[in-house]
Amino acid sequence: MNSTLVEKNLSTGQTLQIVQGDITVEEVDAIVNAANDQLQHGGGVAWAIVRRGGEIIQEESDQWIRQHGPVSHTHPAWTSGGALPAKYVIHAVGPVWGDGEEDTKLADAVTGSLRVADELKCSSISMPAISTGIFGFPKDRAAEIIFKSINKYFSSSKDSFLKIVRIVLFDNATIQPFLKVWGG
Ligand code: AR6
Repeated sequence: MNSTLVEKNLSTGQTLQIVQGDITVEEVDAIVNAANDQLQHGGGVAWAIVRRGGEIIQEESDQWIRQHGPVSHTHPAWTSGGALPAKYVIHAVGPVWGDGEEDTKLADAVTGSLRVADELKCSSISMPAISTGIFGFPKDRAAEIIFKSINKYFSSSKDSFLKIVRIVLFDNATIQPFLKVWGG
């Protein structure tokens, strides 16, 4: 079972939580996937999401690519959650470390995910540590950017539907830097 490690109330009204566990079991309106721009969910959290949610998520992703082309950092794709408890999967594409302008691209992926969740009228969302696995983004730096991007999004989106944002972290090596940046 996933456990909440830290909870913060933002001045804009949302509750922000750092959670230890597996994002695929989250009972929220939407979970965010750390995807690549072709939505080929072959490894990391993407693979775990398709394994639990079913091939329908890969099929809907392929359909998205046929219709819209590769997914940008700013405009995440979305599919159903298949057999997952979450209704939707928002497929955000973070930067590959070393590609340039990584900070901006990560901020864009986070902000884009929140915007799509709002477009889908979600009140709760769970997000992994985008780019910090296979894509190699330094974890402490990602923690700061993700935190700032969430704050900034809600400061400029006063009519957001979102009430709960959960950052779901899988391993200790990721949890420690996030706790350091986000405070205990
Ligand atoms: N729940 C929550 N977090 C998880 C889970 C899980 N079940 N499994 C892994 N993580 P990654 P990226 C963490 O590599 O760096 C894929 O092949 C993991 O420990 O999944 O953005 C995609 O298709 C790490 O902290 O995503 C792309 O090609 C975080 O999720 C590429 O990897 C992100 O790690 C994307 O790489």
